[in-house]
Amino acid sequence: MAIQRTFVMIKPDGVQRGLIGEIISRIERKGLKVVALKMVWLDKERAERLYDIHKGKHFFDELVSFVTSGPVVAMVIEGEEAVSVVRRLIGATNPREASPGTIRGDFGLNLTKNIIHAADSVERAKYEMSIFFSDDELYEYERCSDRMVY
Ligand code: 3AN
Repeated sequence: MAIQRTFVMIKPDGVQRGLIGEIISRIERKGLKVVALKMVWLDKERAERLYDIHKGKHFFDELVSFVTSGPVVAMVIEGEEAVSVVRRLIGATNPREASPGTIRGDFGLNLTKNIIHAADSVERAKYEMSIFFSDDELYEYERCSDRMVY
């Protein structure tokens, strides 16, 4: 098992709907560790960098416009197999198809307003976290509960 770091962002709808605490709580309760956290209001340039792989797709402009419409909460999450574990916690891209029990399955209905983003690979996570955080904003620390989780 590999300890990984992944990038997670609560989108403007998650912030507006008062879901910041609920989402972070689900991540923490799973046993994952928050190693960086901040609220950011993205400008167009940074949003386009975050979603560079979707440039040219029909939903790109709508996605960039939505994600810059209000503040987001960015975080770096650490844990065993954190990339795939977080993707399972958030559920399918389309909230209408996401399983109940997942964040999108429990709280969303709209494909653009799907509450949360998470990186889909270790390489993407590194790229995405570098858009929001400098290296000295990522903390390495031990929690007293770590030996009960790992
Ligand atoms: P995920 O967020 O599950 O990794 P991606 O990377 O395929 O999904 O899509 C990034 C974001 O683009 C999604 N979170 C969603 O808001 C938006 N999106 C994806 N596909 C569509 C689509 N067909 N129409 C509108 N928005 C979409």
